[in-house]
Amino acid sequence: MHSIRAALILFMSLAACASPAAIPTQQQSSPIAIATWPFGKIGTERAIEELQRGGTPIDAVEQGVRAVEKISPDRSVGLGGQPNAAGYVQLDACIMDGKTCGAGSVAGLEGIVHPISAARRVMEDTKHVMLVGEGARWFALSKGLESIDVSELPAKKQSWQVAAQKPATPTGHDTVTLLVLGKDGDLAGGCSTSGMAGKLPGRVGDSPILGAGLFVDNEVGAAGATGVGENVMRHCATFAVVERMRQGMHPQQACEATLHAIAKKDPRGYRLNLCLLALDKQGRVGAATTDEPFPYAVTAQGKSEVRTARPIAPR
Ligand code: SD4
Repeated sequence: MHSIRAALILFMSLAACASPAAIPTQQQSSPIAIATWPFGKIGTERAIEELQRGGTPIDAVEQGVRAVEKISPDRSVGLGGQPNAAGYVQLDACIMDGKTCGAGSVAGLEGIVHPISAARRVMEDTKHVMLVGEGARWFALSKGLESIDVSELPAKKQSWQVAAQKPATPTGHDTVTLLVLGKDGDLAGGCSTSGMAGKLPGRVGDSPILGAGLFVDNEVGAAGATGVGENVMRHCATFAVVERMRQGMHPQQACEATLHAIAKKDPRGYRLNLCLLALDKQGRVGAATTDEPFPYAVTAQGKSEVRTARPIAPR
């Protein structure tokens, strides 16, 4: 019985990934890129530029996120990002290609300048989806990715026991999640973060977890999350947003309905510090947040702007 069910589920997922008939191949969309937080505009603009140069949506995502990682605005993303409780930076990132159903992810990565490129290399050059810690760093170095010397880190790592006694407190915003729709209707997304400030060494957040910090389905749309990763991961929030869009919801409705559904069952109610962003196959945008205003960047049709989602009213 179980094996029949497993075979059916496998068949359905393969059909969802492989069926070109379900994806209108000639669809012409107007390219659009959206990203978390005002500094995401650096990424959306770079992504659209990459599409204009003939890059694919996945190229656009990689280049857009790299632009943010490089500058590390607001000590937010990349090696200039927020240190963990022991005082050093551990980075998480993932990338997902709607067209190929491909995905790659890295977590707890140290000393690599562009984690998003490491994630892309995982997606394209390995049979795996996720690499963590030392292995992820070794892999990134083996691919020639830019790095810094982390030889001073072992000394800092000695302080992990002290760090373990300190609760991780979210301060500031430290994640870029970038969603891109190309002119052929293909979607891609990427996410990069130094993670929650003051996290315990070794803590992995939602950002590199597919279905939590990011999810892309080329038939439907893409969704990204930012905020307290634990509250995203426990509810597979971006997977839930995409599934709601599949059922016919507008991205805005899908983001709001997902937050309401989570708040309804979570003992924390609406005090989740959770923000969701979504882009559907038609280029429609949604964004919703629980407790705090959520500014996000949009670049389309030659213009960029920062829009702000207000906290949803509790039901
Ligand atoms: C994390 N979700 O590591 C990230 C943090 C974040 O704006 O998004 N901050 O939990």
